[in-house]
Amino acid sequence: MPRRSQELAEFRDNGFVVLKNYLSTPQIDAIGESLACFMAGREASHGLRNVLLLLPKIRGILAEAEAENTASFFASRTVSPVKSIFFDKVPGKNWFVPWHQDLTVALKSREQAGGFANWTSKAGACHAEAPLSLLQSMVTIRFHLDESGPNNGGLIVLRGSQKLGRIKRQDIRKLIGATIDRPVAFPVHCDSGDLLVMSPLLLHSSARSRNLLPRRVLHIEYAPLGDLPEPLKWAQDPRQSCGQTT
Ligand SMILES: O=C(O)CCC(=O)C(=O)O
Repeated sequence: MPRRSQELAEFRDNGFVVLKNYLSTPQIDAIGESLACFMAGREASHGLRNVLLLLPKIRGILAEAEAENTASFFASRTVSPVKSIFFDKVPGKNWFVPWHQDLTVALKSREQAGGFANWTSKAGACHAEAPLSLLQSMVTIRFHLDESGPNNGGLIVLRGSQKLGRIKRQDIRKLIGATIDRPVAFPVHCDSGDLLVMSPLLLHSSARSRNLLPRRVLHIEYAPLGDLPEPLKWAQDPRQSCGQTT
């Protein structure tokens, strides 16, 4: 099987796959510089939302790296970025996230639409839990600027859990409890330049960093833009805003 086909099979089976050495060193450095310039002088933070909207240079680098084509390949249809977040774990802002699936999408305004529930507001954008069919068509790519693993709060995933659809909170607890004797909770190790391609439905968590080495990650969610039912609109739709994305 050609390499990318094997990776696609792995992605479908496990809910995630690591693409090694995807970004070049100049691309990693340019993304890192762009983020550092933007964050300079701001309070230390664990992240930044709407990265692609705020930093068009990073949009350009990801276009050069054909990130959208890669996301579309794994989604098996054309997808575009609809949410982009920069994450780091830094002294004073060292954090953890409990086991969860990424169920929310960022939308322009709150509207009545079947299957969208639990509306909240984050960074000025409405968020709602999306229907399963939309989540199943989405792909998340995490672009690693640094090595990331168990010692600096890298992602831990539950292999294959994306196949279970939307998992209730009490079932998440049972699933994680059931893994004690079975090594299905998998700490993902990525090197600088690697991409983690994952389903938003994959159960994942991350611990606080133990060594506080940089763990810069660009987390971008891709969706088929046309799949949003009327009258909903993406918070940032690349078709309507000169390539701007959240
Ligand atoms: O970067 C992390 O450690 C976790 C982020 C996460 O869980 C998420 O974006 O859903």
